[in-house]
Amino acid sequence: MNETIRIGHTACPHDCPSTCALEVEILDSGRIGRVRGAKANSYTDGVICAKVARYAERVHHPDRLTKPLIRTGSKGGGAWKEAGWDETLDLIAERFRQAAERYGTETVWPYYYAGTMGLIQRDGIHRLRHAMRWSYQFDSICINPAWTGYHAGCGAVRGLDPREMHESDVIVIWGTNAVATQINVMRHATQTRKERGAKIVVIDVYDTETMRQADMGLMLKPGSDAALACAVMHVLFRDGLADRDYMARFTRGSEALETHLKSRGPQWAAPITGLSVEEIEAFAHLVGRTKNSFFRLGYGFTRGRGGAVSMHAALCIPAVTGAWQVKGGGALHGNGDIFGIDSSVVKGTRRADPSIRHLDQSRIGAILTNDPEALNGGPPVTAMLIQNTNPVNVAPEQEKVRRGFLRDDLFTVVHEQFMTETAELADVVLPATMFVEHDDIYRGGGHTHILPGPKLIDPPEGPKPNHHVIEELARRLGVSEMEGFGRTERQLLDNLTERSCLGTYDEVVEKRWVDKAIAFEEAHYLNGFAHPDGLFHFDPDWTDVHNGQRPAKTMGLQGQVERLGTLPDHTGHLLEEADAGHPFRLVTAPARNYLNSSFAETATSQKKEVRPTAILNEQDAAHLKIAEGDPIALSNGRGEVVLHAVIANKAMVGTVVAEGIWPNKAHENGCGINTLIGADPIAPHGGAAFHDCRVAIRKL
Ligand SMILES: Nc1nc2c(c(=O)[nH]1)N[C@H]1C(S)=C(S)[C@@H](COP(=O)(O)OP(=O)(O)OC[C@H]3O[C@@H](n4cnc5c(=O)[nH]c(N)nc54)[C@H](O)[C@@H]3O)O[C@H]1N2
Ligand SMILES: Nc1nc2c(c(=O)[nH]1)N[C@H]1C(S)=C(S)[C@@H](COP(=O)(O)OP(=O)(O)OC[C@H]3O[C@@H](n4cnc5c(=O)[nH]c(N)nc54)[C@H](O)[C@@H]3O)O[C@H]1N2
Ligand code: SF4
Ligand SMILES: [Mo]
Repeated sequence: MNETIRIGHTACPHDCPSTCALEVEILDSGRIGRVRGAKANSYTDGVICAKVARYAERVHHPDRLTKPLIRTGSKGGGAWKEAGWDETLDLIAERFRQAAERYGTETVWPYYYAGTMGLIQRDGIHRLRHAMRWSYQFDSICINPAWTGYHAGCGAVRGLDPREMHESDVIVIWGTNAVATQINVMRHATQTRKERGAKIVVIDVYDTETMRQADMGLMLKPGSDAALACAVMHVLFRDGLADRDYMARFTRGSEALETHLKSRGPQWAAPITGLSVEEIEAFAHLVGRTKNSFFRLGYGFTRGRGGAVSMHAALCIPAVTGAWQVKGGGALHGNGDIFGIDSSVVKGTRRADPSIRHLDQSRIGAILTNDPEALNGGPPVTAMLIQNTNPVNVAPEQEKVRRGFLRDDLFTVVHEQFMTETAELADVVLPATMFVEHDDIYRGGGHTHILPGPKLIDPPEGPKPNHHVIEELARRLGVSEMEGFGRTERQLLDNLTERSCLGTYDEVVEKRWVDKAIAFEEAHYLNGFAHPDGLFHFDPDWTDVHNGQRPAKTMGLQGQVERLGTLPDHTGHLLEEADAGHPFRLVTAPARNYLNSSFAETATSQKKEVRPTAILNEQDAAHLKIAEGDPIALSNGRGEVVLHAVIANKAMVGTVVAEGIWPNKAHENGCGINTLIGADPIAPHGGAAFHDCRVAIRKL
């Protein structure tokens, strides 16, 4: 067979800070072939992760959903009947209408997340939510502690252009397993080492593939990053490596910080972090003596109950050294605030009403099991529309989540590409298209580009884009005459690109991407930080800090915010520390071949990841008489999860690491890893503490 191959240009839609510019082989048969990173994009630079390079396996997967399904037997029983789109949408509209008649419109909870990062397909659900006055979602599951901590220091979520790494002599990769979760960070870092001998420092709680490539690896105890940051700054002040001129001009609270840190030196931090005094001193001297140190701050070290404080504490270091003044010096967590995208019409925000209740995405278990506090003063949730997320697998307090979804008085619609564990518990399942099959646009998280993702191939017969479901429900619910509705994806895309001063969508497609990098002075906050006083805050008022997202006041945090203090400090009192009954601290880190709950359906990823494992230190394993490969149970008050032991000195004594969110059913007792994770919100602005969890371990 001699097929000709065309190349289609698009962007990766997945929930990953890299948002790679892609080149997709399109075969005569209408299928896709290999996927490659665009060489011409200066951030992607021709490099993408292996799981997306083999995307044909996911798009042309035999298990893809192709027909609307209506449940026939009991919830979760697996009996479905196939139905046509029209009758299924009629049924959904009728059931949503009935639910609202009985309990008021807030009983309907549209639940979504970032399975696609497309600004049309992901966010259109808000247009319908606003028009119908359905409950709002407080998006807390991923970014909140990180963004809030960053915002507390800088006043905005933006920082260095990632390509500036090539002008850095030290690159600190803190709390992100870049090799697994954002390969391009690693690519730029290792290239810089080749180009100019830059030193790479990696800070993590276990010996990741990223740490193995580091010149200096700092392995610490989970949740102890703020203590490390304090000790580093203590050394900087002590040894004359603090830039006092810079602090006087650009920061608030430096004198109080210096005094506060007097008692928080390396001797204090060593037992807290598990690092040696020498390691802490060496790291402090390295960044203190290298002005152009690039702090690439990830999410992982913020997924604990002190997460916002940890992020802020790490971010304080370049403000003490004055790194921000030079090329290649400063910090980057994300660049969310530089893009100036106006999606108000797509989201229908003109009809947003602050009096409508918010429900915390991470507390879906408590919400669906009718916890009055989690319901935030409103009616029970009795109807849901779910797009781009798999909460039965990824949300904390899994036992409650499952129990909630099994309620007979809850009507659940899941729009999905695969029969996920959330779809299995639905009343109606709708088949969804994939990114190469629909039009959309994306923006970078860890870089500065906006990238179009036009439709490249036809979907199989059956799956429809999210946009279709939103529009067809709007029509049936009588709101399709409102602003923003009744348009095609292309019309909405034109509206979005034109409102965002990017020209028409076709023009953006023609260019392949638009680079929205800001000027050096802005990126380095040399015209002032983004707080009203223009200063970096060493001493944030946590009661007044959030990440720009509403509601500013988070539910369920009464009395918690005060416990954060003001100046950076160790957050031990906030953590779920080990105790006599639960002597281990569990970290649920990402797997390289899965992306959250996605790719667990592809055979290659499954084969590479093998089975759900827990990495145990040799000493802990010997103590528990556990051998390599043994089935072991991890448990706490929330439940029990079965995994297989991997014994290696990759983590400290007392730390256990489970990589990947495996399907719940991949675990021998059917309980997934999130059975063990708590859903209590992280102060001051919500979040889920996926890497802050105490467990007992027993050999089975
Ligand atoms: N392959 C793959 N890629 C992904 C994902 C995936 O699941 N798999 N998920 C995507 C998503 S949604 C996101 S938000 C990003 C997140 O990507 P990252 O920013 O990398 O964050 P995490 O994946 O939460 O964790 C990263 C690292 O933090 C470490 N860590 C945990 N606790 C601590 C701590 O207390 N201190 C320190 N210093 N380190 C700690 C973990 O061991 C892990 O190695 O990645 C995206 N990319
Ligand atoms: N234990 C533990 N749990 C975690 C984490 C952790 O580190 N540890 N990380 C957390 C984080 S950071 C996040 S962001 C969450 C994410 O968790 P999820 O939101 O579940 O993330 P994804 O796997 O990216 O995407 C979910 C689903 O979106 C579907 N999807 C993709 N594109 C489309 C589309 O165009 N239309 C429709 N209708 N569906 C689509 C995919 O098929 C997939 O099943 O998980 C969290 N859970
Ligand atoms: S690295 Fe991230 S953005 Fe790039 S292709 Fe892989 S999943 Fe997509
Ligand atoms: Mo995430």
